[in-house]
Amino acid sequence: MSSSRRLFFALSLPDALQQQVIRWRAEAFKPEDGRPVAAANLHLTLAFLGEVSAQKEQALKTQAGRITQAGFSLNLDDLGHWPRPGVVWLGSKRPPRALLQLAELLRSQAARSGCYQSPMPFHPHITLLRAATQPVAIPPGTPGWLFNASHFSLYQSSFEQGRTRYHELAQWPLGPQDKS
Ligand code: 2AM
Repeated sequence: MSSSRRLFFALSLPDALQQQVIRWRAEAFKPEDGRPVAAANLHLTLAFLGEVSAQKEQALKTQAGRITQAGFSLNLDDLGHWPRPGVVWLGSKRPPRALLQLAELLRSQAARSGCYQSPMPFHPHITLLRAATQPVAIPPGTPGWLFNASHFSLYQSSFEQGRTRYHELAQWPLGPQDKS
């Protein structure tokens, strides 16, 4: 039997942070700015894999399990708007090197497994609003949340009853944070 699923590696936001972000978002943006991403769907994509066969999924999981990488803290202190994809995002002015290394590793493993990787530079972000194709007044700052990443996950994206849902399929721990 051959089945394929739409997959991506990502960092998920802890529940408490999800709630803080959506409460702040409700104040910071107008309803007409875009469609808010559901709290449970807030995540930072590390590597987008596209449609992946069960066999390739298994190979990608095995490779992900071999990653030894330190955890890190991410300062969520940046905001932006990409009008073409219609995305308003939350990010970091200075993403930690460990985050960039983790994404680079997952993206190169994905490319070697035949998953197309965009040539665009990796810009770590958490999508807050979609369908934001009109000009948006971006607030001057964020509350400056600090997000401690202690694991990364493989997600399946599916479209059910008119909604995008993300199911966590597996997760892997990151090592102790490098304080140097
Ligand atoms: P976005 O939030 O900027 O839209 C699941 O769809 C996740 O994978 C989302 O975070 C989405 O990024 C990202 N994604 C979807 N399609 C992608 C693509 N073709 N290239 C890179 N990332 C993609």
